[in-house]
Amino acid sequence: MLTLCGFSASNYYNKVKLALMEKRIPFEEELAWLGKTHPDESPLGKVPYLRTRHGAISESDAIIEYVDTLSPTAPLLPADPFAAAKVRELCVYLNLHLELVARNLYPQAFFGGKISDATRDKTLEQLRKNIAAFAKIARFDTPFIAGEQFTLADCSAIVHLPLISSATKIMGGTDLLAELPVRDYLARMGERPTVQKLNADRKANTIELMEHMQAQAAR
Ligand SMILES: N[C@@H](CCC(=O)N[C@@H](CS)C(=O)NCC(=O)O)C(=O)O
Repeated sequence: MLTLCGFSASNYYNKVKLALMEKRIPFEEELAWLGKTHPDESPLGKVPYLRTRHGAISESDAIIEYVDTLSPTAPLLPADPFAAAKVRELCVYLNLHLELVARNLYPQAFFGGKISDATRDKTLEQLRKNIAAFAKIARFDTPFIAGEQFTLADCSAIVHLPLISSATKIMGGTDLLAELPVRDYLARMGERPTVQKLNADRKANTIELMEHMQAQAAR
């Protein structure tokens, strides 16, 4: 049995959870808040990590590629090598050039912290540039983000794009994804039972996360 460790409010945790659900691979979940992760299983202390009978894997991209090899059901990469490379390219844009940059905004946008004006402005400027480039390779209406097949790139897009929209709206007054067909895409993906389950668990766990953070702050 596979055990997915972390918490359902995390977008990276949910990227892996969605891949497991789409492939209909049975798994258990183990709650691990930040600071409570297993140091050998996740050396950087990040979530998610996946415990397997061979040992643990950290880093969501490594995990979902592994998960995809476990069953031929619902492959998350196209068989054609070029098409597969284009999916991986989109994943890098989503994870590295969009989400990791937008993450600089999250402390203030979502967690009641404060970032400097310089950090905010630099982040929004970088995101404008990166989103324009992402728009050239994303294929929102095909109907999935990389084409006709649900892929690894949808696992990232479904969990990251809503956060990037909200964070840029809150911190800069404008949703920097508003000119792309992101809302329609997310609404379409939201019809999938897997995404509905993901979102329900995320909402419930976000309340738990806020309570956990308040309890930590009160110590
Ligand atoms: N590159 C990592 C990113 C995971 C990540 O940043 N997760 C967040 C929670 S959403 C986390 O663990 N943050 C704590 C930290 O970075 O120390 C992956 O793809 O798994």
